[in-house]
Amino acid sequence: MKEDSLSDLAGSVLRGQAERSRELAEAALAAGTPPERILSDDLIPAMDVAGSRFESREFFLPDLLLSARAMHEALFLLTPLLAKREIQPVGRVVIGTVAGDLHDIGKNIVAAMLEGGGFAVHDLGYDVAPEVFAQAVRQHSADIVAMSALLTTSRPVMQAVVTELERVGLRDQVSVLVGGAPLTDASAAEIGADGYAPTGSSAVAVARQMIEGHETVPTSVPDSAIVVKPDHAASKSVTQPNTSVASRSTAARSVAVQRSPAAVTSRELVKQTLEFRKPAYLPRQLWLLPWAQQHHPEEAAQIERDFPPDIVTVPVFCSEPVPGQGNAHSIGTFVDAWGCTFHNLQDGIIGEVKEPLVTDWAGTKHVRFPREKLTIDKTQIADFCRATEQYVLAGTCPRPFERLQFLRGTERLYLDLGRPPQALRDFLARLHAFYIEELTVWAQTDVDGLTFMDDWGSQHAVLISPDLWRELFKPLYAEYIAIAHAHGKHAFMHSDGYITDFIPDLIEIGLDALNSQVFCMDVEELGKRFGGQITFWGELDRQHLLPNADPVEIAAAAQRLKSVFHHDGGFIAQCEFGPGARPENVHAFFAALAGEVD
Ligand code: B1M
Repeated sequence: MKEDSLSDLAGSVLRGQAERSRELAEAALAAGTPPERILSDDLIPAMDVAGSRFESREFFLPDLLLSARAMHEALFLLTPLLAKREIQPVGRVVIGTVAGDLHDIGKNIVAAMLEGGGFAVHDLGYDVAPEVFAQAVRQHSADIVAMSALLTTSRPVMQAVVTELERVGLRDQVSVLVGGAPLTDASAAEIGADGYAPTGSSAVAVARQMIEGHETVPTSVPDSAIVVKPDHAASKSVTQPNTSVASRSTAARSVAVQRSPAAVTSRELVKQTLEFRKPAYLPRQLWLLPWAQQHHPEEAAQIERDFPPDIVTVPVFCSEPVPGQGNAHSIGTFVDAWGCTFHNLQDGIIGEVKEPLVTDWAGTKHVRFPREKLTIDKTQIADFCRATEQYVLAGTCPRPFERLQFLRGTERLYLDLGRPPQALRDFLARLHAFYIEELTVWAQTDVDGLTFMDDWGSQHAVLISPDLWRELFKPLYAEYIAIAHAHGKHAFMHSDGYITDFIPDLIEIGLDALNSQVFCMDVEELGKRFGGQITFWGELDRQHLLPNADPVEIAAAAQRLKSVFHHDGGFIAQCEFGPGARPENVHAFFAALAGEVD
């Protein structure tokens, strides 16, 4: 639907004009338009269009969240009137992100799309326990329980919700809809869900079908949005984890692959790789999350023994103690050097700021920049670098976008970025000045490379528009890279999610190595377009392959990465051992890439 064929109210929702949307809804009500007409003729079409634009990447998260907020402004007026007139919603949904998982942006979008689709939605938030879902189903007489998860390790929790619904005798009264990056229609069937949807719009389509009780999936629903009927579920071929003794024992067996004695040092090997100077081996690096050390300590130690890393991060030696309270990787709260309080739900992984320090960009005087981080001891760092043959990365990692999120809160920041106020831009400039100072101090040490990061992708798209990214963030990264290069060092960046749109820019500003979720993108396309121009610093898919594949499949995936990205250099064998990953798969990845490169 074109914007000019929408009503004024629908158009204002689409443009994210909250106040205007409320005024137009008020005017329509005052003119006698029934609230159900406003819902069906203005709000539902507006959110339909917003959802399709988001999926076709004409809209980005800030745009969609602004539309959702504008829709809510109008809906807020309508809801009591609809109830008074006993107008029933399309259906009643309780929604939440399951226990242990705090990724709630996708869930919020799905909730907004369902509301915009005429459903009454009770949002239970994030970290929702099975009993809470069940109680809410009973309390709200829900037709649908909708669960979101972004972590592989959250899938069993979804299954626990289904079991709880069975236990309390509610399973037959409610349809179960699931979604989120680690899910597929097959895993949804395995969980015992009735339907799976990959996006907000398809969630609305599947939810409608659930209410209508259709037996088949209408053609308007994307193929991947599946209503899993019980018999359909049984006939689905579900990839079973390979638990054969052979695969389980791989990590326990020491298979250290020796490099030839003539091989250069790790430091030189990494430099050859970054500079496309025909390294004899692929350099390697394991990212070992505390989760893996807690869940698989022996296997993790074995992998580290078998495949010693070529890249290491220098420990931070500061003469002034850097403030902070608690442990970033333990359940509970952790206060970082900036004073941001993280709430953590699980041991071994990080949490998120839920009560941000910045309530208004105009009032940021109280934000304390941790200048203690500038007091690094260059002599100790020099000693460390001299004592190792490994390639040494700096012990700091500027993250301007994520720091803004931590200070302001994720969703609020996205809304701000929809129309960035001058005060936000001013604060970003101050933040950048601090990072420049910090990177410059590190650039004057003996480390080999500087790092910075920001997660810029969701599963299938970049999080903000490329134009805005180029205006606000690319220039910052360009300066970080320039500092590294001016001091004879390489620049490394990490960014999760789908970021294909930004890679040409990162190459243009001279980034040496990029760690990204290449499996969220098209691996072969990345190789064709960017191979030989930048080093791909890993990685192997942690959402599906590392937790679900077997070592043979892992070895094939590793070879695929090498053949796509290695062009006389340009590929580092890096993978992350984090939540849900199987140790034998991490081992198999390094084993597959340990020999001499042809
Ligand atoms: Co996290 N994170 N994260 N993270 N994070 C992922 C999910 C990850 C894929 C990145 C990666 O690989 N490195 C990875 C999971 C890997 C795995 O499971 N094996 C990951 C990890 C590992 C982690 C931590 C463990 C990190 C650590 O400790 N080192 C940690 C876990 C904390 C916890 O949950 N307990 C963590 C933390 C965080 C932040 C707090 C920093 C932040 C979350 C902010 C928030 O949500 N409040 C965050 C972010 C931002 C991401 C990425 C970069 C982006 C997620 C996002 O916001 N997408 C993500 C990378 C990626 O996605 N590839 C990543 C935007 C959103 C609109 O999309 O959520 O996909 P999405 O929702 C979509 C669809 O999925 C679908 O529709 C939505 C709209 O289109 N959908 C449904 C979602 N729910 C649905 C329900 C439905 C139907 C459709 O029906 C009910």
